[in-house]
Amino acid sequence: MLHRSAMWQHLFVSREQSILCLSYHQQLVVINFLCRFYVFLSFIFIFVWRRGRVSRRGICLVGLCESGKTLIFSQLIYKKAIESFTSLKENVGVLDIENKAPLKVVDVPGHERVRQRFFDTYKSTARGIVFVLDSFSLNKDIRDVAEYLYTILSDPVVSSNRPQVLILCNKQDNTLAKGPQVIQSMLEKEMNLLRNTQTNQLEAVAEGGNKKSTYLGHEGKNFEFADLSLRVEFAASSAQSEDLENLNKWLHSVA
Ligand SMILES: Nc1nc2c(ncn2[C@@H]2O[C@H](COP(=O)(O)OP(=O)(O)OP(=O)(O)O)[C@@H](O)[C@H]2O)c(=O)[nH]1
Ligand SMILES: [Mg+2]
Repeated sequence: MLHRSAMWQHLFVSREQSILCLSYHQQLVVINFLCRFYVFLSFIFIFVWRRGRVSRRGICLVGLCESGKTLIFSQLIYKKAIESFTSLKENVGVLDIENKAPLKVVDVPGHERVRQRFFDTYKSTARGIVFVLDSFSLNKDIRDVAEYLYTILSDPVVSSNRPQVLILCNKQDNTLAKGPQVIQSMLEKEMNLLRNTQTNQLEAVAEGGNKKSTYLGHEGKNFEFADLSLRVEFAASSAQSEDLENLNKWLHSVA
């Protein structure tokens, strides 16, 4: 070990000395070469990053059970409604988008026992995530909805790939359904509470330990979707009434 570090030290010193010994012209050549090399590396990095983004064509439909994901999936892929039952397996279909490459839509089951496993399988290919919620039963389910949404948004793969996120306020045909703006502020309040409890729990469990999930928003400021590093939008829909116009517009913009 000692021998190795001595060797490195020798190499470093001799390199430094050799650079210092270069003439002014030679130094310029070295700097010029380093600059070109840096630009070359940046191009490679941008190329790889863009390729990664372009190759991600997946759209994950996620949300609690009964929020309407499978009905939305069948409207999008088969252009018709189907009678759906609680899904225990994912549905995958290809959606053609006008003047753009097709998207691969994945309907992830909402059941608590299986949803994480299916999401883990598809999350790295997600170009977009549609979080579907039932706008009528939200009062009752707010905690569960916020918890699931929090888990998805703070997932390390999601934070690093930064797919676009649409929170789809479904079942708007119900007269007592809440609109997207009200839902956004309800979720922001709930996510704020959740973030505080989660941060406290993490601090209590492992002081200075490794945090697996990403901190959402700005510390010392109430939670707001606008503060996230990924783009989150809200829209209304009713799969029952075949009103998926906002979703289709969003899918076109994401594709
Ligand atoms: N009124 C109304 N009912 C809807 C709407 N969308 C879906 N539903 C109904 O809600 C129920 C659940 O829909 P699914 O599509 O099976 O729900 P899901 O999200 O796939 O549920 P899981 O597979 O359990 O995760 C079905 O009876 C649908 O017909 C809607 O926009 N309005
Ligand atoms: Mg389903």
